Amino acid sequence: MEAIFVADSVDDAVNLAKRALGSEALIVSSRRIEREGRKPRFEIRAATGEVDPTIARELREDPPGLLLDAPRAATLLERLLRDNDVPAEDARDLALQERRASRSLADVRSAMIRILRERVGWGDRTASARVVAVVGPTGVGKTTTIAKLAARDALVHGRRVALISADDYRLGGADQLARFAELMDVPFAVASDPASLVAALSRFMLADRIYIDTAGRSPRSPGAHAQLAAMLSSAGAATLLCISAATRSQELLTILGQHASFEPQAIVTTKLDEAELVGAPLVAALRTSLPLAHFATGQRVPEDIEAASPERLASLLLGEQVTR
Ligand SMILES: Nc1nc2c(ncn2[C@@H]2O[C@H](COP(=O)(O)OP(=O)(O)OP(=O)(O)O)[C@@H](O)[C@H]2O)c(=O)[nH]1
Ligand SMILES: [Mg+2]
Repeated sequence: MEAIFVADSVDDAVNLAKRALGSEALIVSSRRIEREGRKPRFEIRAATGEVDPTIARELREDPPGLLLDAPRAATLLERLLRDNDVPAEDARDLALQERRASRSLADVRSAMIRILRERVGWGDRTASARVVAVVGPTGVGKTTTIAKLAARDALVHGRRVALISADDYRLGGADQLARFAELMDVPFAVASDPASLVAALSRFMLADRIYIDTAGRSPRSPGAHAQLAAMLSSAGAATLLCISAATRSQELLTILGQHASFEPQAIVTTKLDEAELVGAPLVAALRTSLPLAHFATGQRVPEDIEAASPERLASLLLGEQVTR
């Protein structure tokens, strides 16, 4: 049921609505009515019943004066998370943490940011490592991400960078990184086994930072994963796990299990510019307790990468377009 209430102040109108419809009433919108030579009045539209699924959509258009009491605000947050393919139990658990009312889209965004800040780790634990390997499923953007990070290290921070491709497994697998190394004029090597990796690392003694690119392997070849994990660990490499934002949560959980043997220290999420639903980084962080390090938002090297932040993820969860 929906009804309209008018009073001298918003609070009075809300009280009227609650008296008429019960304290569970949801205030859908409010509006100020200007009157020539007289004090303005305030009109609100209120409804009873469950939060309408369209509310989440409407919210994105920021209706003026939206008012949600704390339980309704939590329900809305839960729905936004579930709409982004966050599993129901995680969505509920996160949303229940919020106990404040929301009066505007800005309030809803702030609540989401608070939850993300409190429940998820942020930052790159591999930032101070000298040797960093990037692992993850095929085609998620590992090589592109290394190119972006390496270019930033070199151009912004003036670091001496070197690149190693452990992708000797596919025909031409190392070519993409080799071309990039040439372009950047940084040392490059291919390593196919622990011995050649150690040899490459010792050749790059002067480098401040060395990235190791790996080949995405079929999930059906766990042997290949174990071999690579052993090789990276014998080289003392810190590991970044690269996932695509477009990964559905069910598949993501499988991927996280498959990559646990790499003992990654942080997560990079790519393709945030393409993903319809952006629950993946949140689910990955919750299920692994790993911090979110970087967000990649496009194909341009080195522009399309940024430090992961609760503010950015909250905006994406609320359905805002990526601006680059
Ligand atoms: N839209 C978009 N495309 C991206 C992003 N990151 C990488 N890509 C594109 O995704 C494709 C695959 O990128 P790669 O870097 O080759 O992926 P990879 O993980 O190294 O792939 P494999 O080595 O085959 O496992 C390329 O076309 C990239 O340009 C991103 O953040 N957004
Ligand atoms: Mg690659």
